[in-house]
Amino acid sequence: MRMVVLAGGIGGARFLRGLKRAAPDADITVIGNTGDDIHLFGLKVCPDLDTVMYTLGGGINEEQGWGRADETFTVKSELAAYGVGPEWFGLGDRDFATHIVRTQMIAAGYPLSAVTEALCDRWRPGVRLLPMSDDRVETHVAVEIDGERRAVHFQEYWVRLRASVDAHAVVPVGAEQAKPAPGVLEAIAEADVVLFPPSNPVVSIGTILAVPGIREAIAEAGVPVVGLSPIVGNAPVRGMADKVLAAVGVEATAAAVARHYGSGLLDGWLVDTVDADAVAEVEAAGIRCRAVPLMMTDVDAAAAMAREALALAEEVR
Ligand code: GDP
Ligand code: FO1
Ligand code: CA
Repeated sequence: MRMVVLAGGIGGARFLRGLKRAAPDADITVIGNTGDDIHLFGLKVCPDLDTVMYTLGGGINEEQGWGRADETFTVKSELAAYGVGPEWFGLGDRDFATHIVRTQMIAAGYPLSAVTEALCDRWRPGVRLLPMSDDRVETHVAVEIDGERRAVHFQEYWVRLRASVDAHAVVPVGAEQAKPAPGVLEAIAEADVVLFPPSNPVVSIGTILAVPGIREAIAEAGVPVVGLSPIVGNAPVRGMADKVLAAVGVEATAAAVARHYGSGLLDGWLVDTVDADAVAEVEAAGIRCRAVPLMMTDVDAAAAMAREALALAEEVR
């Protein structure tokens, strides 16, 4: 079975690990978010692509959910000794190598999709990992600091500010001009099912859907589109998704996120058992809904979620 999965970082990566266990023979194409990408120290960093690649390839820092296992920070502290920051973004020594290879290949003229494929030659994630676009898209967040309205890079909002100030708007700068990366539209057109893991609906999946052509291709593919809620018990399981949901006028509930995607895009939606009350509301919006355990406490739990998503896809097919 050919599956297309739209993915951010941690939520996407952990779900994919479960999906691979649940469907070992599936042909899985992952369309990764690149709106979180940032240039630091002259290097291109792609947090969400790397989180998927390291998680599926066995190199992730499990507790943290991003970055490499057994990491050290010598380069970062040497840079700090020169007064060179930012100090608020933790790039480790092992991780630096990835960004050096990526930046070198991009400078040599390779598109990000080809670079990602080359990096995956080492990590063997067992899926085809495609960036949503080879064009630069950078998510910026409009905030008000000391009475002054300004836009900051998404990573500055998320990591430095810890989403402690309200987001007035979230803008995927460059998305309107971006083209889907080679293979993205083809994979969607050839898919038997499209899955939205419990990734951030605004800054992960929302950004991917903002690349012209991707949303349309999914809606027109004529195959089941099934998502899993990243909101459990009216709060994100991890992170500050509620802050960016508020910026787009969406309540932080499992049902509101389903309605935000809409029945024009989603055929099926899974909510956690604690949100069983939301099932009727989601179904009233024209989206088939089931309440099942949605906590990815380990790979088996994520695999069980993947099986439920695939079962729901068969139900709506
Ligand atoms: P990021 O790019 O690293 O922020 O990762 P994603 O966008 O892929 O996923 C972030 C979302 O994953 C957050 O909104 C979390 O609420 C959600 N999430 C993380 N772990 C779990 C889990 O175990 N279950 C569910 N349902 N959602 C989760
Ligand atoms: N997240 C943090 O909260 N703090 C960090 O210092 C940090 C560094 C970092 C380095 C490489 C990488 O691939 C990811 C990193 N992340 C860090 C995670 C990540 O940037 C964000 O959590 C997500 O993009 C949020 O969607
Ligand atoms: Ca991310």
